[in-house]
Amino acid sequence: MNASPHSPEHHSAPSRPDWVPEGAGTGFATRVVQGTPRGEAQTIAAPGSKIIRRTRLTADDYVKGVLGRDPTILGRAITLIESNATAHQQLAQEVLAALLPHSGKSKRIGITGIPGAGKSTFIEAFGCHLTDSGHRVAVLAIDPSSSINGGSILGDKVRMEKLCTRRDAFIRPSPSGGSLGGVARKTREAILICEAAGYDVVIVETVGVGQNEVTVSSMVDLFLVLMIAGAGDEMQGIKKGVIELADAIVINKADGENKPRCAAAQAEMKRVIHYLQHNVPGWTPPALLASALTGEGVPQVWNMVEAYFTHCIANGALESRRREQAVDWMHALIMESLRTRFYSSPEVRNRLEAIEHQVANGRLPALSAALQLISVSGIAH
Ligand SMILES: Nc1nc2c(ncn2[C@@H]2O[C@H](COP(=O)(O)OP(=O)(O)OP(=O)(O)O)[C@@H](O)[C@H]2O)c(=O)[nH]1
Ligand SMILES: [Mg+2]
Repeated sequence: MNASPHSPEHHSAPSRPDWVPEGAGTGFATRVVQGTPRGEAQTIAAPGSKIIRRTRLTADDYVKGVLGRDPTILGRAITLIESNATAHQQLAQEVLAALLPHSGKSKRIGITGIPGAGKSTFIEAFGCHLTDSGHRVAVLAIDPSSSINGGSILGDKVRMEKLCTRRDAFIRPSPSGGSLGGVARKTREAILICEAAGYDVVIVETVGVGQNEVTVSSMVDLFLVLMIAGAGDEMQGIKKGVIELADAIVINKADGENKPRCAAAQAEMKRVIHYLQHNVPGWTPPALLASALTGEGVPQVWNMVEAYFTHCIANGALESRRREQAVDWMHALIMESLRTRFYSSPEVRNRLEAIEHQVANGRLPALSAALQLISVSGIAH
């Protein structure tokens, strides 16, 4: 082999190294790829494609980009708020503070339902109906479990195929990883950024598995529970209190042979709702039928949403709900911050296990233990 290290042969033809065992087959071969000369880093791009360099943006760039409705900058602004790096968080707070006066003008809708209820398919049909009627729609997912099973994000990409391509739609999957609290903060901030970018309907999708619903209902104006006939009341959270959170119920998959069963489920839901206390004075949560697959009933869901907002704006319920949500959220952030500081204190870490042991064995009262730990943690000074 006499090709020089920089000759073209080194790129194209595999060569046989010297150490090949005797009698070895053709599988032993190496291909040497020429390195990039120092100082000439190249960007690899398909011929004719535009090379996008990820330059660092300033707070002003983010703010102008979001207000200018640039979807790329909007995506990057959300990535920024999702970052856990301290430097990013400072910049994110600066950007958020500047965007806050431009937020708040959307209809915030939470949609929940058990896995397979048809949330993604419904949001696709609903979102397309909205963009067809001149609205701009942002869809955010909140699903801390998706980082474990990976199912929802993949599903959403497939199920929101049409909506994905609409110029007036923006779809953002759940930030991967992290606690529900962390994902919730990021989603709340993402709502504000989407509003500043001129989306007049923001949909937050969540899988109904318990705690998620409470979290989402505390960040939206209208909480919609998507149900299916025959899945069992227990499973759909009727007894878990999810229905108490609902401002509206939609029984999905009301198509084909399933229609009569859906009508029966609708009647049953109306009976249940009748006995519940409602969140908004003067508003009885309606139970509607829809088919995300055929689109039947979807425009009626939107009409109901508009009627709800007209009602809530007129009686001041929208404003008071948002005010309460903001204050509750502040308290939640205080608790989270104190908790983090407490458990990350080196003194607490050193002593926690031993003190837990004493409490477990009845040698130290829980209250004394708690006060002792709070005192050494430094958060009380
Ligand atoms: N017949 C019928 N099928 C539907 C309808 N809506 C959704 N489906 C089907 O139900 C299945 C689940 O729909 P998805 O939209 O993925 O449900 P999802 O609630 O987003 O599910 P997860 O993301 O797993 O929680 C898919 O096979 C859909 O095609 C509907 O209105 N009618
Ligand atoms: Mg889904």
